[in-house]
Amino acid sequence: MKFESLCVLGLGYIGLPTACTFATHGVKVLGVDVNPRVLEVLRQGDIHIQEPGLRALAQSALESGNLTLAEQPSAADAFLIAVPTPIVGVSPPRADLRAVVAAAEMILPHLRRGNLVVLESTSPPRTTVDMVAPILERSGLRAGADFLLAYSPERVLPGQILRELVENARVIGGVNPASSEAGRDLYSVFVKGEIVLSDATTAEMVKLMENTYRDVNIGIANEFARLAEHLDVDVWKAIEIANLHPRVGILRPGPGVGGHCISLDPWFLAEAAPGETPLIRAARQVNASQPAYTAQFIASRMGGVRGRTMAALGLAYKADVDDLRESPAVGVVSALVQAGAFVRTWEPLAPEAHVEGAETAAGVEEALRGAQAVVLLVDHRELRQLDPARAAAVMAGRVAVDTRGVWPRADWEAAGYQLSVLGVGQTGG
Ligand code: SAJ
Repeated sequence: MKFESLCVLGLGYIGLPTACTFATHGVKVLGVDVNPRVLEVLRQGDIHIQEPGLRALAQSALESGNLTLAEQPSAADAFLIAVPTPIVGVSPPRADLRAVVAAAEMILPHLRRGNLVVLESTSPPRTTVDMVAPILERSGLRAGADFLLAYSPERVLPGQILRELVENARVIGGVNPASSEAGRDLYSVFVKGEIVLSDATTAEMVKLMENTYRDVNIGIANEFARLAEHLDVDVWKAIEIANLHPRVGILRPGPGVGGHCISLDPWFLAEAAPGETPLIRAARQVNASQPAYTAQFIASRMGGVRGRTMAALGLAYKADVDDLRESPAVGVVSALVQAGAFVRTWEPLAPEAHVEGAETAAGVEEALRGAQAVVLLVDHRELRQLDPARAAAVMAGRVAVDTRGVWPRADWEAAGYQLSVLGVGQTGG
């Protein structure tokens, strides 16, 4: 089956790169977003999100004429839904699917026999079958018979989206085999990775299992770090050795798990069967409490933080991205502020980023100037490479805390610092 025209609903972190990639591979794409600002920025030749290579790709997609923009969908061979599915509420947190419902309802008047509709948004299992299909069937057409419907999750890593979009394996789960096959025909326009066909609910579950697996794995790394501090062990060395085992792959401890995926997706599974998911919930609790734990670790290594001036380096949710969503670094800074510290933050990839109660420095030197302690919260390349001698030249104190296990101990100690590392006992392991 050949799809010549495609309508992509939602031009965010996934929808925009996907729309641009289809457009640069010869498909006529209508990019739809309900936020006029997103369209305006794109029309001005810019983009509203940061992702390496995306601005240039969007420009060439628009210049080729293959990508056009609108606030509403129109008739097309295929429709792709890539809208946000945030988590709402706390006890228990659950998926807010209003944007998916709205997108399906926007497609409804344009749906024609033989069309393909693909949901890409991360969604609780059964969303495609129980929620999207009934909305589209209000057209009088039947899913699987008159039109094709599938779920295909994005699995790309922020920071490497354009490459992973093309190279990663992709699962396509149709409501019936014909829908899966149609999905394969659509994505094989640019996907070089393996395309695996499955059913819609399995594909939904696969996506959630991947991110939940990672959350649980990071959770145990964080728990090992806490244990190592008690036992006076260096968790980084211990993990390195454990990972020499051919069937062990422990991830890295840190100040917690952030971003819009791994810290949220496990709740989509927990919500599906609350009584059957104790492990998923426990891991979530460990990771969600890690920023507070990290702030306490910093306070204990500094002998208290009240009234102390400190530089907090990095606010993004992980290294080398400018994204602050659900960032544990922000949680650590807030906890330090609440404990009475004067915190100056510096986020090199989002210099304007501000945490309530903290001061936003204009540069790394300004953050460090006069500080009694420096804390590394995100292992951005330029922060990993911070020269301790340069820091010492402007700081008042010689306390350094590394929550990512990346600063070279010898260099910091040579510059006169007392370096504490998350997951390392008092004596340095
Ligand atoms: N983190 C650790 N220790 C680690 C690895 C990560 O503390 O060893 C932290 C990071 O600092 C960050 C968080 O976990 O705060 C998540 O970062 P990440 O790089 O693990 O994942 P994301 O959220 O950027 O992207 C994930 C990816 N999923 C998997 O690797 C299984 C990506 O492929 C998905 O497409 C994405 O979620 C998504 O959109 O679901």
